[in-house]
Amino acid sequence: MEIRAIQGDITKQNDVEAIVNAANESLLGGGGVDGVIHYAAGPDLLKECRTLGGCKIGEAKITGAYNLPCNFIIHTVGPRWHGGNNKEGELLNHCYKSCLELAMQHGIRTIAFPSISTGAFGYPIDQANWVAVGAVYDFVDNNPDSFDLIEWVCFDKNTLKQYEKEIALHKSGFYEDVDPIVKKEELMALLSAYNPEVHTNNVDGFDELEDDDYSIIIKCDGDEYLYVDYVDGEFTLGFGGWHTHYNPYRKDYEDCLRTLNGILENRTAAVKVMSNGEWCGSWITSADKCTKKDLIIEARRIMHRELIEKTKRNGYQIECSFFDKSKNSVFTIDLDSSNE
Ligand code: AR6
Repeated sequence: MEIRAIQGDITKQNDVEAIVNAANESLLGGGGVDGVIHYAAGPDLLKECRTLGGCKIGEAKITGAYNLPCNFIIHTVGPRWHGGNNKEGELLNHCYKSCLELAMQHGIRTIAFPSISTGAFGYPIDQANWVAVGAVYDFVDNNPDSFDLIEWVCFDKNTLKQYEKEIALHKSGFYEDVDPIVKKEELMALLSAYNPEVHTNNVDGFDELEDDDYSIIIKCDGDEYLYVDYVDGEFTLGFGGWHTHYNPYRKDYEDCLRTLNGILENRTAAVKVMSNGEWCGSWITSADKCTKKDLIIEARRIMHRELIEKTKRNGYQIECSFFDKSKNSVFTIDLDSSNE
């Protein structure tokens, strides 16, 4: 079973049994890939399409392929892009699902898709790619051994790159789900030497947490603490005024662990910029980049312009927090409090 993206003209594909057409609700032809398919298949395709009674957005209908080298054409109607809050993702996902279901019913094992909706219908390619590739992988997960080849035939290089990127992410396991309960045990084992406090909805004051949610906190000196939690369906790692979120996918979770280990082993420090007692920005950096010169360069790269102007007017402190294993605490280097 292969899932891939190639560059080419979908009407010239001779290694698939079916190609998909990105049509409109009338199914009576149009521009873009629809026009090219009708032209290459010949007028008998339009005759058959006239008998189909159109097609709704997200659904699919099948015809013969006439003069094309494949056996079938599956016509689907993608959503028009209206900004992204009008069920575009759901509908695009449904297009792929409908096409694959229909193909399976006809015993089709090799199929080529165009980049549905990303031409005349205006769906941004960097949004359509993950919806499309995700829909195909979901379908294949639910219907193993149903296809030998599913491919996107992309007309241009950029479209090809976008599908290739998403397919590579799926192949690398990026979207494999991790089980937050199993990961809780793993995190607890990693942090057990540092007196972690664990909050769940069984703990007073944390009733708002969902059943599987948890927050593992290691108190350090002062206000600073290191924490990792699983709340609202994502992991969050926080330290020294900095925090970031990670999706519960394998690749993302591994990034989270890598950063957490970097903090525990003092290879990674959290940086916080304060001006007049007000927080202006936080990030993490490698321990050997905690020099005044490097931090000022980073601050200018990362911080919002307005905040940089403010720090210029009011002076600022850049604090670097390191996790200190021996003391189970944070120490802070106050680097600068002058107008630079
Ligand atoms: N082979 C592969 N891909 C192609 C080809 C080809 N020969 N020709 C164009 N593309 P679009 P949509 C790519 O506009 O956004 C029609 O008028 C193109 O570069 O064909 O779903 C229908 O009748 C783009 O990446 O489809 C509908 O009214 C992708 O195919 C409307 O357009 C899709 O672009 C559907 O719009």
